[in-house]
Amino acid sequence: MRDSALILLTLNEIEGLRALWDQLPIGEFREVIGLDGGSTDGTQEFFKEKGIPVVVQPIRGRGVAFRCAAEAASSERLVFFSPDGNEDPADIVRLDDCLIAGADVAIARRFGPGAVNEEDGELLKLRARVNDTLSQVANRLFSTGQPRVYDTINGFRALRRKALLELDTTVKRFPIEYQITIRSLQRGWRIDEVPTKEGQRIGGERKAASWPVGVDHLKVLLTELPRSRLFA
Ligand SMILES: Nc1nc2c(ncn2[C@@H]2O[C@H](COP(=O)(O)OP(=O)(O)OP(=O)(O)O)[C@@H](O)[C@H]2O)c(=O)[nH]1
Ligand SMILES: [Mg+2]
Repeated sequence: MRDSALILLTLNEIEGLRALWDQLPIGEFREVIGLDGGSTDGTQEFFKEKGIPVVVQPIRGRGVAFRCAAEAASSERLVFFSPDGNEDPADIVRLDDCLIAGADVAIARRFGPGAVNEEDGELLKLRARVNDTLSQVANRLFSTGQPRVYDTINGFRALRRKALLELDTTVKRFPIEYQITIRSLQRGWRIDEVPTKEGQRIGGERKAASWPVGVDHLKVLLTELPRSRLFA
């Protein structure tokens, strides 16, 4: 049994949750928490049926969810998984293994050698290029000499509870992951990545509209800029 917490991040993901449930390594984790953004589609009831404690956020947003998880969990290692079909359940234990091996943060990367990204079609390829650019900029501005981080914004990741609290994050919505990666780079922390295969969404609806979320990432970049190498 792993002395870690598996955090399932959901906002109306009943279809994905049902489809993926049997692939999740529930029994391997000492602690499993359904961290819910206020689902009304039966997601919360599903967790309860399975005997999984549910934490419902006071306000929506993935950033809020990360901070609620750090408060609610008692384990020192946290693995965040979103059961919407994009993330491969087989990587859950791999991410935890990176932390066990000494990483401060572990990210499932959709880019770089051996990785597969779901983005197909012109608009989605553009989205992949934007993601890649955001990562290159983050490495250039904030790295303190760590190996390149290919996927600075992916939500499928693990980190130490203490590290998450220490980062003192402020982002409320989607770009929380970008802020976490930037602040971890800037502190010189060890960031491991495991190549992943991103799958297609299973049912439900996307909550991250591309353009507004893209702009939100740029805002995070601007907020963090004073801590960058440009001002060192
Ligand atoms: N707890 C919590 N989870 C959220 C919140 N917003 C989104 N999520 C979950 O975060 C995951 C990622 O959101 P998506 O809408 O799939 O974003 P995305 O992966 O960029 O978009 P797709 O490519 O369409 O899947 C999903 O499992 C959502 O249910 C929130 O406010 N709170
Ligand atoms: Mg998704």
